[in-house]
Amino acid sequence: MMPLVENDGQLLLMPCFLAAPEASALLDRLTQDLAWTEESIRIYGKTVRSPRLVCWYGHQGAIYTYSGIVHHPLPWHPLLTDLRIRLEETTGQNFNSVLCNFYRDGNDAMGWHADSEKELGPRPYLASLSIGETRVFRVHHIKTGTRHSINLENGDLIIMCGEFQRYWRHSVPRSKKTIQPRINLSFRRIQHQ
Ligand SMILES: O=C(O)CCC(=O)C(=O)O
Repeated sequence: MMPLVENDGQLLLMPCFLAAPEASALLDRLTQDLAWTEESIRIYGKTVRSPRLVCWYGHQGAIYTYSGIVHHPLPWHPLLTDLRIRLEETTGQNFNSVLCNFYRDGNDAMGWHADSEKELGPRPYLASLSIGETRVFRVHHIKTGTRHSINLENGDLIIMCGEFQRYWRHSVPRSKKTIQPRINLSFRRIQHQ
């Protein structure tokens, strides 16, 4: 694992966690099989379409509220279970859920945010897998303003852990190039209150 951020939390990169042929086959299967949904979110009092498709899978009871929407988990898809077990072996962590994001093209994006919802606990450990088109992943430190930008390629894995969600924000900006789809799977642990 390559450390990209080591202060006030950790951001680690494991390039090619999945080899390109496996990652590309997964892109096709998950594009077809998962229950992709277009959500509406409220920003500054207006309801707008979220610029990506999402779905939430996990153990029964792994309920997650973000962007003002309560997400009840869909039962695990076998391909997601397989990835979860491999990621648990690699990281030594337990995950009970996965947020799936589908970026249809360069107009789909993720704005600046932290994954700091209370049900993730005080120091969330996220294993975030990129499949498909390369996209830029940006981070900035909320106090020092330090910024980093990395390309996440087909099959790459990043880990965000420790105090990362407290001190850093992350985003996936729009891309002007006409680009192919990308799926991001971030495996998480919902703490039961
Ligand atoms: O697509 C990505 O790499 C980031 C996704 C993300 O920030 C999130 O799901 O919270």
